[in-house]
Amino acid sequence: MIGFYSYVDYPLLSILTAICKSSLKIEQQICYSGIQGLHGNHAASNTSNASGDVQKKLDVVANDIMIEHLIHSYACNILLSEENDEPIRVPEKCSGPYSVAFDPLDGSSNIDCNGPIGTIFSISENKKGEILLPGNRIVMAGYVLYGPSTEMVVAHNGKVNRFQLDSEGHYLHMGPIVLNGLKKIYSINEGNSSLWNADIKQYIESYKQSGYGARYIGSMVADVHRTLLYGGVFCYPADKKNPKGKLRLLYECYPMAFIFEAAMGAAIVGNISYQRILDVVPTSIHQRTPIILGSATEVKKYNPYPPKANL
Ligand code: AFP
Repeated sequence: MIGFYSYVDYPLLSILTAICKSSLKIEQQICYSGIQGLHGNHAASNTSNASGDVQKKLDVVANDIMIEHLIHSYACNILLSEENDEPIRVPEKCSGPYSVAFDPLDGSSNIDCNGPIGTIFSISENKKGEILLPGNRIVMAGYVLYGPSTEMVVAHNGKVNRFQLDSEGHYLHMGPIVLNGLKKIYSINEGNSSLWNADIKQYIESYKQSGYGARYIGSMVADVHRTLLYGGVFCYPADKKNPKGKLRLLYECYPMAFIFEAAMGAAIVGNISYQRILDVVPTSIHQRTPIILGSATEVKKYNPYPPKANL
């Protein structure tokens, strides 16, 4: 994988190397988490992270691994992690030209049942040390999926590539990804359907009427990976419980939107709007947003103003 990206500038390559190394360590911790006492919540007090989610033991372990490696990449000046309330300012002596936003272990409610989980990241150039960078400043984004096998997907320069971890600890190139899957799948937490607004009720109903099947793992990396490879649509909309959506803009939605657009797909806010996720202006590091992403054809089917008679 590192050879594959040998044309990028040295600091960017150094960050990618740090993420690869981190993922190897995180993968090892996940593999043996049950027998190493790494299941369950972190601390008896059930501490929450900045987003209000209860932290799992592995969330904390994965976060420490990522921070350690990213600081020692000597290529970043700001780190934004889901697990840290405040931005981490990299000490001057280790500082470089990039900012990295990451969710060290997404889908962590799947840890204890050995379900798929992932690490999500995006890298933006911020020589001036700015903290809140819009999605259109991202230069590279990707995720690691710890599933039946470990894979990394990286988007850079308008191209998305897929790599699989071998038994020697190397990510081997599997090929480019362009969104052309035709499987009829919609992916949403249907348990929230009574809380949905009219636009989403209508959108999902139209999929049911057109013979689409439902798939939902509850781990964004896994649900998005399937959508990228098989086709269909993934949504986490605003609803009556979460009027701003649930997923985090900086380290979940921006990176996935960047990947989907590079793969010729689309990612919009929904919520009575066709606004591109990458155009949303960030106002805080742990901000949430509704999201609809998939192939451009599926995303275009979203109608912000459904006819009332159909509901
Ligand atoms: P956890 O990290 O708490 O499991 O949350 C995962 C997640 O942020 C994202 O990966 C999923 O797509 C989404 O939440 C699932 O949320 P619901 O459980 O509300 O469907």
